[in-house]
Amino acid sequence: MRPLLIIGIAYFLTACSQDGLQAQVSEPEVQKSTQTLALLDSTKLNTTKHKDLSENLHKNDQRFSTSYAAKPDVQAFIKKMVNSHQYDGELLQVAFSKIQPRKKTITKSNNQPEVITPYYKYRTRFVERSRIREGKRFIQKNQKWLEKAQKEYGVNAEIIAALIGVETFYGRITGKKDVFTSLATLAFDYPRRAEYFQSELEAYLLLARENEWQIGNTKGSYSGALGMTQFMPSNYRKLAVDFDQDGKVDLWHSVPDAIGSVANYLRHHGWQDDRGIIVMSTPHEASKTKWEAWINKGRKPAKSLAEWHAIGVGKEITQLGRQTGLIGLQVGDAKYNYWLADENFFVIMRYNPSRRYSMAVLELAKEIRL
Ligand SMILES: [Ca+2]
Repeated sequence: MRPLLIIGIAYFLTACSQDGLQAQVSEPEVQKSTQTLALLDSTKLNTTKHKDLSENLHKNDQRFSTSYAAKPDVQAFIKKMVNSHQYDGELLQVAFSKIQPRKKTITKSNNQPEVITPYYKYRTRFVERSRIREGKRFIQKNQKWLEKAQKEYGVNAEIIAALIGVETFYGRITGKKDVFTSLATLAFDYPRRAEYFQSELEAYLLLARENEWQIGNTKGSYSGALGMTQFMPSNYRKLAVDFDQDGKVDLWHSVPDAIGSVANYLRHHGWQDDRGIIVMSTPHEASKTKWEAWINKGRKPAKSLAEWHAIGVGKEITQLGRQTGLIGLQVGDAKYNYWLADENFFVIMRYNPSRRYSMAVLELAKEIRL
């Protein structure tokens, strides 16, 4: 670990302990994915084989009159898959006729804990005894792969482990929802993000064809995230890596692939291990009107230290990245703390665009460091 990171995390830890925050202990639900992956080379397209694998879809006669196949926008989507990707249109007609909207997917998407829960409550789900203990174990057990990832991608072990820890309790809870239904529901019944989820649905169908997954038999989260890393399908296609070099990318069963893929993802979005990350800072109350509007503004660092100093923020801080952002999170009933955050903090937000999420990953990373 580089000195700046240590400084950043040390400040951060001090900040948290000053608040008297206590991690609650709770045993998480442990479940195993029933996902099975095709054994063939994922880079080869074998549409005939894919069609064979879809036979079960045809055998099962259960179809819904209110299925997605009945919707005009789904028909337009199928047409696009056929025209743009030479996808098997008949297969898609059958697949969409087997599924209908899943209400819970919408409800959950509208009530994500990282959006609605205050930070001091949100963090207790992740920064708690069992997740810390298992995180240390994960690092010990996978030291060889974490070192390889640090060498090749420049992302330190604790951050990789903490991300997998927050996402899936180190690969144990990868989701058991049918991803096809999740993505179709969000693509066609969640107008706010229809465009995004239609492109993820497209990516999922391409992934299924490339990997010979049976459509409708891929398990993941209610929002369509896959494997130990909870990659969305487009990221799975673009940024997942075969880190153990066994010829296939398998984010459900290969911990090395998950480790390499998280590291590749973070590096792709600009992670640099030799930066600081975050330093607690209490802005000057007297100049609140100058800095208030900058709290949690944007998804990128907003100002240089000199610019922050000029408006009464971070005067005690002398070393942190060239550009930083002002983060404010609720750490008690009516109490907020503030931090200046370097680019790396925002890189973690590329994984999940929530400051609470990024902060929880950093806190867990600090706790599981050996
Ligand atoms: Ca592999």
